[in-house]
Amino acid sequence: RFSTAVLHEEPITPPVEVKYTKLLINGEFVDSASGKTFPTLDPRTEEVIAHVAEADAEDVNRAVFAARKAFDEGPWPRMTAYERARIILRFADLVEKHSDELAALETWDNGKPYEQAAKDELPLFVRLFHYYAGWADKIHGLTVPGDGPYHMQVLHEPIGVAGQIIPWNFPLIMFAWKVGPALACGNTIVLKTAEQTPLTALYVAKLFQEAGLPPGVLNVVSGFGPTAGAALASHMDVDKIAFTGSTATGKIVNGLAANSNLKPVTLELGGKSPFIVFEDADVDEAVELAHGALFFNQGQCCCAGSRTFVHEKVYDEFVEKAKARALRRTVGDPFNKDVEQGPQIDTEQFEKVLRYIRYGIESHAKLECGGDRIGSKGYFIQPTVFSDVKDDMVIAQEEIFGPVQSILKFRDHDDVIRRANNTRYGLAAGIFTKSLDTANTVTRALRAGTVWVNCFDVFDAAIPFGGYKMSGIGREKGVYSLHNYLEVKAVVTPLKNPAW
Ligand code: TXE
Repeated sequence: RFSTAVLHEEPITPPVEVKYTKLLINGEFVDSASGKTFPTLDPRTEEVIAHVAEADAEDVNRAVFAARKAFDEGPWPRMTAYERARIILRFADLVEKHSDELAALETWDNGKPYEQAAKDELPLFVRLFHYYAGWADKIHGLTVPGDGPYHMQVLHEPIGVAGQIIPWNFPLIMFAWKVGPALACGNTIVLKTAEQTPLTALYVAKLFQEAGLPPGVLNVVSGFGPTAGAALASHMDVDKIAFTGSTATGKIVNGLAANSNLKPVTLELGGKSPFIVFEDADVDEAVELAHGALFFNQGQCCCAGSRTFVHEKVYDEFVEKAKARALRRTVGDPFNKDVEQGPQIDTEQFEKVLRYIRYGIESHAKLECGGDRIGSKGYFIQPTVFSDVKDDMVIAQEEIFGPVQSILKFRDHDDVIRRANNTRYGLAAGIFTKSLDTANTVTRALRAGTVWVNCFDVFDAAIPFGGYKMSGIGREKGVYSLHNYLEVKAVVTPLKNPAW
């Protein structure tokens, strides 16, 4: 029942120092108006890493004022798109130079394996900004033929001041998904980080200043949701709000936007994504992929493959092997190179995951392995596998956001399509099959924003990401993300001599 834990007596010292803990407003690091700070904790030890300035409504006001001024009067929306692209590219180069430090800071604040932060997430972060820099001078409108003697143009203009609220599971990647397209389109920004992970955004925001971003274009406020987050979502001078987080908070943000100035909203919310293993699958490969689909990032992924549907023909073999794989998963200090899984982010998430494990046991799902915490300090949880999970169990319906795999059996394709879609969410899905016909049919039948076929968690900068149903509104990444940050202006001019 116990997984492989490589916990150390003493936590490994992170190879980085905390340099920036204040709010970044108008190009300067400042204390909060109230002088208040809050601690950000090391999830390995539950000890304080640093005290960070805590923004409240007044600080959000100051940040929005700076962003407004930078938009209305500053050089950013007025410079050429090529000049903007050059600044974004310079920024990406600086991040590349500081990647090791940034990866260490991300691991320290979040608990994710350092190898993952350094080898996957930092390179992807840089790639995302290269991608958006590439767009900056390719955003253009249209000339359209009309019925009368008129010259008809459509201009695509920046939307103005963008408010952005991000979560703690991928602090840097979420920063890139939000900030990249907004800047490429010429907007200015007030970004609120998650209270659990404020550190890396401040660091990269400083690098943006060094790269030549004019003051006020990107303001970063650290703070809590109901105070700073709500102030941003309901601000009358914010022209657009983008949010990633829970569906419950997404509804609040949407309401605040509607009840203030009706600013447009994009939401990237929760999920309960199916991962479907068909009868023709190579079981070993399917087990490995399904394992990664769920356990990656401590299970703290909005698109985690958290309902593993397995065809009855391969079900028993799959369950046995999935359990063996989970038992082999190495859990421990995320700075240790051999560790696949670090701690959960905080005590709230840790308790939530353990609560869902209890629900699973109480509802008579079969606990194959795991089921408990590891050690007595830090938020480490055993990789947990439940089999014989039924659709109506709470663990098959609600987002657990932790290292808990739920395996369900299915008989035929129509049945699994119906069951996979039987959720209020629709963020992602994975299907594993050798049959092209099965892949084509099921891909089209699934109501989800992303379908990965024989792969999972592939996050290319150019491909859109977002949810059907209660998993969100709108798409991030790719060309679709630009539409979130552009206004569309129709311009009509009479043609004096239409014959020409
Ligand atoms: O999320 P919140 P929490 C899911 C996951 C997790 C659960 C709760 O299931 O267990 O959400 O996590 C800000 N007005 N996801 O509590 O509250 C908050 O400060 C404005 C899925 O961390 O949604 C933070 O910056 N903002 C997810 C951000 O919202 C508010 C990633 C996310 O916090 C606010 C994270 C308010 N009233 C959690 N209240 C994903 N989709 O990837 C909070 N915030």
